[in-house]
Amino acid sequence: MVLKEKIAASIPAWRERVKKLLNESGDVKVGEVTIRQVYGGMRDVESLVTDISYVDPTEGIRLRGFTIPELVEKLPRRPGDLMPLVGGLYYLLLVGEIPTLAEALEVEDEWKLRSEVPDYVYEILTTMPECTQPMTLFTQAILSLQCQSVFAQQYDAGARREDYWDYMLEDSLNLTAKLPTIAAFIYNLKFKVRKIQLVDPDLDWSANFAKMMGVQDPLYAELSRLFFIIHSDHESGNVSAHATHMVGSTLSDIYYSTSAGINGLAGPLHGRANQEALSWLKDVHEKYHGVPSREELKEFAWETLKSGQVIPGYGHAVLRKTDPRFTAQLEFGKTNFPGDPIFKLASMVYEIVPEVLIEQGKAKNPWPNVDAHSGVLLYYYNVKEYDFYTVFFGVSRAMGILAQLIWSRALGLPIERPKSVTTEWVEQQVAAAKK
Ligand code: NMX
Ligand code: MLT
Repeated sequence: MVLKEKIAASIPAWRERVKKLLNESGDVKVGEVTIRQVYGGMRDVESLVTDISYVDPTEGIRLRGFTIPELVEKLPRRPGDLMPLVGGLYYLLLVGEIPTLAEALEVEDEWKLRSEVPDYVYEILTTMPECTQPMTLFTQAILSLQCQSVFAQQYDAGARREDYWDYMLEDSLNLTAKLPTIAAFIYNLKFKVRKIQLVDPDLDWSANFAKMMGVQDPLYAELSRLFFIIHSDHESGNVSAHATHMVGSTLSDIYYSTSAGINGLAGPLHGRANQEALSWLKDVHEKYHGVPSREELKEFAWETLKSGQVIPGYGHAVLRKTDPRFTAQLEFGKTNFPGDPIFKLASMVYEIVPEVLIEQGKAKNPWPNVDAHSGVLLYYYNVKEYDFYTVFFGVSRAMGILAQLIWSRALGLPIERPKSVTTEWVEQQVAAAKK
């Protein structure tokens, strides 16, 4: 595979680069930590490294140096498709270069070969109780594949440390190949009719997902491509990436590590915000029997804040401007269904909610994040079961967190173990600083 050959060829230079930094400049200080950061979720503490993606607070995400619009323009697509192949994105994340169409198609073909989900996974999912959340089913499925881990088998057989990344890549290809099938199975099991489906060799990863979801509109496959590209990675400090990295740093295989990350994504302050954002819009729509006036919307936003809740889809730990991933989705709606009432409502929320959050004066970033708009698009294509929306996010996010993990292994990053302190210790530091 070209993908594997290219990664193998670039690893020695990367190892040398990091080794040089550590040997020659290991004691150079790159930051300081305040008490606010110690108690405040380590916000802005520069203590993780990834070269897969980087978030600039005002510009937003760059995946391997490319902005969202650049990715949509430059990643290869099949003739006739509006959006690029997700196989090309996976290649880019891992290799660091925009692939040719042939290279992107090679990933897509590899995924088809590895896509079959063992029957026992379907049995496990079917046996879970009625009350089980789609995200629980999703992580359950990932974890149940752990017994197939190539890395775990090779580790037990005494694999060499410098080869670990190769087995992790095998696991990553095996897992990502199956995720659209698993996700669509969960959707049908929970909300439609249980069915086991095999991938159609004539379709790409995203169009196969769209077909298995039972959505006929060809634009839904285009939306899936866009969705899977923009949600894939957001540097290393977000909860899903960080949790994956931390668990993986123990040399847990990717099934253990990814399920940990996806469990983090299930939280309302992280990926689950996409379903909560749609549910919030639907509540507004229901209360005012349609698109409300600007005053009514403002009133609703204030009611949410006064009841002590957050406005889902707004704010961010790093971003300080509108998330370009939000903008990409807004543009998709503007182009394809500008008259849809929920789309119109979401656009109006974008005009009103930042004003309200600024007036309240708490949120450091009053602008929308990726989750403010994704539900609107899925809802339009008749995927109305909000509880499923975070699973979409998870299918995409797996690619970024796995690319990060493979590279962490290639660079031999150690087990993660920050130092924790006591409140008394913190007070002693304050006393010493005041002397
Ligand atoms: N609505 C109401 N209050 C907010 C919001 C919001 N959208 N965003 C931040 N705040 C509050 C926050 O709760 C905190 O209040 P308090 O001091 O009472 O604890 C205060 O503003 C300061 O928070 P920030 O430092 O601005 O934000 P932080 O970095 O702690 O958290 C989020 C970031 C994303 C968790 C936060 O903005 C939020 O809860 N947003 C809504 C949920 C959401 O959209 N999450 C998805 C993020 C993207 N993703 O996919 O993961
Ligand atoms: C993400 O995509 O992971 C979110 O925007 C959250 C983050 O970056 O902290």
